[in-house]
Amino acid sequence: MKTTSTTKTFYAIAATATLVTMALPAQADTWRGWNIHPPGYPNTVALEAFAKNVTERTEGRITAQVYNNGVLGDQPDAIEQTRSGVLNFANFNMGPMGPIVPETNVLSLPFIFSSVEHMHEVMDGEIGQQFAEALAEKNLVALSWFDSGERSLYNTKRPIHTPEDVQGLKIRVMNNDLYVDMIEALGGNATPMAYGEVYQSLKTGVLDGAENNYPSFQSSNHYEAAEYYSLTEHLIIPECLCIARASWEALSAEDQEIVREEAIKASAMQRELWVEGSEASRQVVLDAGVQVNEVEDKAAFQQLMGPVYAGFIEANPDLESLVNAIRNSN
Ligand code: GTR
Repeated sequence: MKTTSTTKTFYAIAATATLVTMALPAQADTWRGWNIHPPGYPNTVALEAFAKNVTERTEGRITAQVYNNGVLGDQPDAIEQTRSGVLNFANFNMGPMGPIVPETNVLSLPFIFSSVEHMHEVMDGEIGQQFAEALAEKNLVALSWFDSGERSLYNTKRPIHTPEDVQGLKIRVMNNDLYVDMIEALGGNATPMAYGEVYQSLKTGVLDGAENNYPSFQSSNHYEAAEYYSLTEHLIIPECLCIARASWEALSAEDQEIVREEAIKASAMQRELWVEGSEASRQVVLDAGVQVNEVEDKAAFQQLMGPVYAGFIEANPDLESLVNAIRNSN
C-alpha cells in the first residue's frame, strides 16, 4: 500500500499516543525515593517503612522504592531531580536546601535552636508551616520533619576546646555559603564538598576535618580517619520527607491522605530511632578509640557568629522577623 504523508503522520501520532497511554500508568505509580544514608541508618529504616506502607495501602496505585547511599546523585542534584519530578520523594537535610529555597537558610544559622526539642517544637508548629510553604513554591511538598541531632566538629589533628583550636584547619562543609562564613568566622578554611567525597579526603589529608552528628560521623566511617570529635553542637538542622510536587498533585485526595499519614508516621519512627541510633553510634566511635570532648565555653563559639548573622540579615532583610521568631520561641 502506498502511504501518503497524511497517513504517515497519522501512524506516527497513533504510535506516539499508544506509547503515551502505555507508558503513563507505569511511570505514574512507580515512585523512586532518594536517600543519602546506608541500610540500617535511622532515616533509611523510616523511609523504607514509608515506602512499604504507601505501596501496601495504595494497593499498587503507587509502588515506592528507596534508593540508599546516594546512588541517585549527591544532595544538590537530588533536590533538583525531585523539584522537576524525575525523583518522586526524598529525605533532604535543610543545609543544602538554602541555595534553592532561601528561607530555609534561617535553619542553617549556627546556634539558632537552643536544643533538638526546640527545633521540633518550631518545625511542628506554625513556623514550620512557613518553611513548608516556601519549599512548596519550589515544587517540594514537605510532609514531615526528621531529626538530625546536633552537628559537631571533628578532625584529624587535635581536640577543639576553643575557637583558636579551629585556626587553620581545612574543614568540609555542606554546599551552602553560610557554612563557609561560619567556619571562616572561627578561623578555619572551609571547603564545600559532597558528602560522598569526604571520607577519601580525610584519609588523604585533603581535609583536616568536617562536622556532623554521631550517626553520620559513624556510618560514613569518617571516625576511622578523624580521631577527635568535639561537642561544639553548632548546628541543629531539620530534614524533610519531601514529595515531588508533580507526584503529589497527580494523586487522588484519598492517596494524598495515605501518603501524608505515612510521612507523619515515618517521622515519628525516625525520631525514636534517632535517639537510639545516636547512642549506638556514640558507643561505636568511642570503642574505636575516638577522643570525644565536651566544649565548656560554647558561648565563645556563639559570639563569633555575630557577623554571620549580621551578614545574613543584611543580605536577607525580609527574613529577619523569621530569625527573631525562632529565637524568641524558646
Ligand atoms: C547528614 C545528613 C545528610 C547530609 C550529610 C552531609 O547528617 O543527614 O542529609 O546532609 O549530613 O553532611 O552532607
